[in-house]
Amino acid sequence: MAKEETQPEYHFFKSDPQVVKKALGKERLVECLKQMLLIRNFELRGEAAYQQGKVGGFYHSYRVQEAIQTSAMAAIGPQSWWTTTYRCHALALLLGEPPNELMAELYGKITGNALGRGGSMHFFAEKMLGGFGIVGGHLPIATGAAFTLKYKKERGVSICFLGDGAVAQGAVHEALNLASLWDLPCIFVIESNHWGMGTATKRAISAHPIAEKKAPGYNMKGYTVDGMNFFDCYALFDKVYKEVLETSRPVLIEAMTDRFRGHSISDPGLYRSKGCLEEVMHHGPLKLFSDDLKEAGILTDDEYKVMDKEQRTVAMDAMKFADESPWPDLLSLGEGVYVEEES
Ligand SMILES: Cc1ncc(C[n+]2csc(CCOP(=O)(O)OP(=O)(O)O)c2C)c(N)n1
Ligand SMILES: [Mg+2]
Repeated sequence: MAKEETQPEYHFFKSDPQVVKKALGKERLVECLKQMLLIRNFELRGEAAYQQGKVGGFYHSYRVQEAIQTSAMAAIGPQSWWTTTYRCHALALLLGEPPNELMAELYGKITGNALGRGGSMHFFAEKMLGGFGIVGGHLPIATGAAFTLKYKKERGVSICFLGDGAVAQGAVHEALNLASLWDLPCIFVIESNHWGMGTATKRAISAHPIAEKKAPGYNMKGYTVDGMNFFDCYALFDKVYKEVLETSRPVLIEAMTDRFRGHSISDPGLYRSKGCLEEVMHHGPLKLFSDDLKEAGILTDDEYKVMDKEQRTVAMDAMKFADESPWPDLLSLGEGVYVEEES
């Protein structure tokens, strides 16, 4: 029997932006916008550096998805365990890693955040368990972090970001099953940008909305949220974080977002029309968030421009730092790769 083509019905979690504004206050809202601008500018310069041949390997930009991890960090805080995919630049920035060292890591320089060993997909931060190149391979790690918290009777959560394409992977479902079975304090966030490389996820994933449909099968709560909307994301992360701390029950969230570009910088994304991309660019999270703050009288247009310029300077300075940094000594390249036995 032919499969019926029906439009999935999404039930978006909605916030009251006034409540979020009051809870966060002017200073923190502006700080969040500044972080989003840092991510955007860092990615733009990093991509430019890649195109100039200064960055090797792959480059997966987090552009357009900024509101999701920024709001999650604001709601949950850097003391939690954080795990993500190869699209990991924003998370390291949000966890406070210096842009200079992150840019130098992209360049493969010795001053890099992982001594130039990891590159774009493997940034380091104390509470960050990856940067993972294997699609879906990091969910068991995040689930393990949640298990550790529970086992050691520590208060906290493990928060894990994955792509919508990753939902087809077996490890994802094993992790969700165990997290539910063992009451582990884990928040799984699908960053649903509609694509897994060049394959539309509506052609690859059996049920949509993903979290709303899949979560009940694991006896956990599932939510859909507009990943372009900082206020909705913050309100949901804040609510879910408090609930998970209280109940130790895992949660699955699908944050609807998009991509401005192809999967990685070397993908020209020819399978999408220009018109469709322009549409996305006009509804990006930075525009939505900054317009709202301007309307609320929290920020003027000039102040926004100054903030953007400042973050551009941070990213340009980081490029200069990376450019001028030395390469690792070739003989040292094996160091820090394998665990060294104690003598
Ligand atoms: C196990 C595994 N299979 C295939 C790949 C190749 N691959 C890299 S990214 C990707 C698509 C993942 O899409 P999604 O999870 O939606 O993340 P997004 O890139 O959209 O953020 C694939 C298939 C891989 N890295 N690992
Ligand atoms: Mg995707």
